[in-house]
Amino acid sequence: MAVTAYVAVGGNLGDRRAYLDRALAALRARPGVAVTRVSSVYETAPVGGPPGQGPYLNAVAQIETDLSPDDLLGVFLDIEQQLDRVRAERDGPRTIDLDLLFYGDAVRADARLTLPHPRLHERLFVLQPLAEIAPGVVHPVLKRTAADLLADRLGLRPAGPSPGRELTGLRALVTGSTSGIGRAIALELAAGGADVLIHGRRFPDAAEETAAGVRLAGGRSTVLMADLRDRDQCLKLADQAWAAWGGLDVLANSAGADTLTGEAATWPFERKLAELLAVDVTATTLLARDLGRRMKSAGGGVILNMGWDQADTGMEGDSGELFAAAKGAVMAFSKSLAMSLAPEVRVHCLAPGWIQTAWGRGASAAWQERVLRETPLRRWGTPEDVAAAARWLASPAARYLTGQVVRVNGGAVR
Ligand code: A4P
Ligand code: MG
Repeated sequence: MAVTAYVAVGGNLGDRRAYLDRALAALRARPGVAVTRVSSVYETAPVGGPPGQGPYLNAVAQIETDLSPDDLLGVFLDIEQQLDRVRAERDGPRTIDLDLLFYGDAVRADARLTLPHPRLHERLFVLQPLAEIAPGVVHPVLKRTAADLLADRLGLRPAGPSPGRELTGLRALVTGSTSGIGRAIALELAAGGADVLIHGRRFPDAAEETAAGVRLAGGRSTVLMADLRDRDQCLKLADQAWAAWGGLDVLANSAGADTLTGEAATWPFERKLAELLAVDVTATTLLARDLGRRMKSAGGGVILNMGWDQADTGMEGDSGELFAAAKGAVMAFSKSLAMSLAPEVRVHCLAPGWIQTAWGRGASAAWQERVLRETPLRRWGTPEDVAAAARWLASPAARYLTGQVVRVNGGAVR
């Protein structure tokens, strides 16, 4: 799913809540659209339109989509029609209205579509729900965040971090954040208000792209490149990360060797094992020990390592054995490190299950079927699912947890 977009949903005719819920359900059911966040539902006084019309219900949804803006608009019109929308007068009462607020940072104005939505910054019924779910999203023309636009419109602004920006002021390093789970964690920590250092090995352009995403969410970001198979580069990365902003509050060790796709898939077992041990185990251990000690001396921090849910339960085949050896070690190490670094630093290990990364997208029909069969929540996990757990573990809300292995696996118990 390539682009993050925001959709305003509202209506003031008939069973308003049912129409709103049905509109969201219809969006969710569309191929190429994943609804990733939905605001509270607000009852709002009508703005404009004929006198005497009833109050609206309004909400905003965040989606990830592969569809073009035009196709998305087509989907909206389709859903509106399906839900009894009749177009009579301008700003007249309606069962449901779907408006595209932002499509990434696209800017456009023609007969069919205006992006960003031309009136969004004037309207509380849009800004309030938008700022609730995406306070840091930046209006690509006005160059202001949703939280700022709302504050302007209200004539008041929070003096401290808002509830949706619980990581404000935290400095994070996310290793392996050029793609997949690491990238999703970097962007999610940024959405929570954190500054995020991006790390990659081979793709500086992809690293810069993630960094741009962090800045779009309102955070600071810098790229650090390092080959974590090399001990000296690990320790240098730790030094650079600590020096960048004068300390670090969150370390997410999500760099892992990919031995499933590309040329590495053809390597013999022992070479794959060496690669996994070097990157997933040794680099994680060195970085977590080095930066963990510094965090402890500085008085606080959170370390998140990356395990694998089936390391505990077992999985047949070469890949099962390889990942179990590497990720089982990371899970066990994390618990011991949590003991060493308590009480100042909290240490956790995320243990993702079937997450649809590059390998998962290309997996055979038999694998697709197996994943659904073994997962009670009946779908592949997404990098964003893992990132949501990471954000929470990094937040003050998780203050009384340490040494946990958190299985982000759709409930799979096998
Ligand atoms: N269009 C252009 N840009 C966009 C965009 N970014 N998203 C074109 C969606 N559509 C866009 O819209 C007319 C045409 O605008 C679309 O076919 C598309 O080609 P429409 O939905 O038929 O007409 P509308 O909804 O009456 O107009 P519009 O411009 O969407 O109005 P608003 O700004 O949505 O205002 N008060 C409260 N409390 N809550 C409300 O939700 N809504 C309105 C409608 C007025 N007052 C309200 C509320
Ligand atoms: Mg509209």
